[in-house]
Amino acid sequence: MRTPNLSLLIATVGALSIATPALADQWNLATPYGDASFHTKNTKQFAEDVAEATDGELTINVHSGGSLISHAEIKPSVRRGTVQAGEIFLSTLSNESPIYEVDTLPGLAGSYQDAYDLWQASKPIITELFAKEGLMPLYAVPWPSQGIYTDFELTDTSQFEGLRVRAPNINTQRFVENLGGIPTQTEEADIPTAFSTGRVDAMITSVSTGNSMSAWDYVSHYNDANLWLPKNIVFVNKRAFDRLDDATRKAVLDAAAKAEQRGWQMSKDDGAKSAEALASHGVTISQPSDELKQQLQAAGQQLFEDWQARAGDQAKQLVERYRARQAQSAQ
Ligand code: PCA
Repeated sequence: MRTPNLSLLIATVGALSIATPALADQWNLATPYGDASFHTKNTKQFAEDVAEATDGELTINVHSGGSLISHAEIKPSVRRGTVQAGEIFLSTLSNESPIYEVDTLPGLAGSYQDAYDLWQASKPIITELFAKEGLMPLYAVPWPSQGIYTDFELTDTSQFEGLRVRAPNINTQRFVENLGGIPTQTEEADIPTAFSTGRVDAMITSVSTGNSMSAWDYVSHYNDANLWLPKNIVFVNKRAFDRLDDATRKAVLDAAAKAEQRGWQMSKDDGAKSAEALASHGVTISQPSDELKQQLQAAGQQLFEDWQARAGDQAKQLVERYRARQAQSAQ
């Protein structure tokens, strides 16, 4: 009986595997936010970390500033697989489920610690909702708290009467309405045009967006009303993720965990830096007076009650879980 030539066999298999190396994967990731945003810097760092950890096996091309896909189209495009990954402002999904509104409910989470506890409490449900659409969250990072930009000193909510206020999501629009103002949904990138064409008189957003959109060109005052800390979420098409080999998947998840941790710190740092930049450009930053605070709280309370009426058991349980975590963190 002839014995097979084992060394020849090994050599042949070896040559074959060299001839057909695993194909390096390329993902596109679309985000509406521009390169000046700390979110985009963080996401680009995430992409670099993945490329490095996988030795170029997976390259993620970050398309910033809505250059590839408009904000509203990013999630549907990732679902379809037109692009493999995306970043969006999570609360823009609030018409899909009240769950997506929790990080824009006034009075619920007004500090980074609270916002983090709220994210931990919401993550399982959001992961489940995303999974139903063939999507998987990678990480979420908050914006600094939301405040009010005006071209006058805000002392009283009656000043909202007839004021056209730019708002980035549905709850902020409702909030403006509760105050007697006229809300306009405007993308971050469109803020300068909205002001310069006179479409809006005021806006609600963070110090970070005020800074990257040069708010001092349009408004003179920022009221640090600390309404809520809304988040961006970065997510991927699950099929694209599942196609990766185990080591690459692990590299993506590890880089995502790092990006989340880094992003929360970047948000704090960028908030401090942006407040300084606003002040140095002549924007007056003030804290709400007790009276204004109470008025804003009343408008916020209305929002919260309306949400409770809309929210299902799952959303209510989420808030309960968050409250339990918050109590634990406070100990
Ligand atoms: N900046 C984004 C979302 C929230 C924020 O602080 C915006 O205003 O569109």
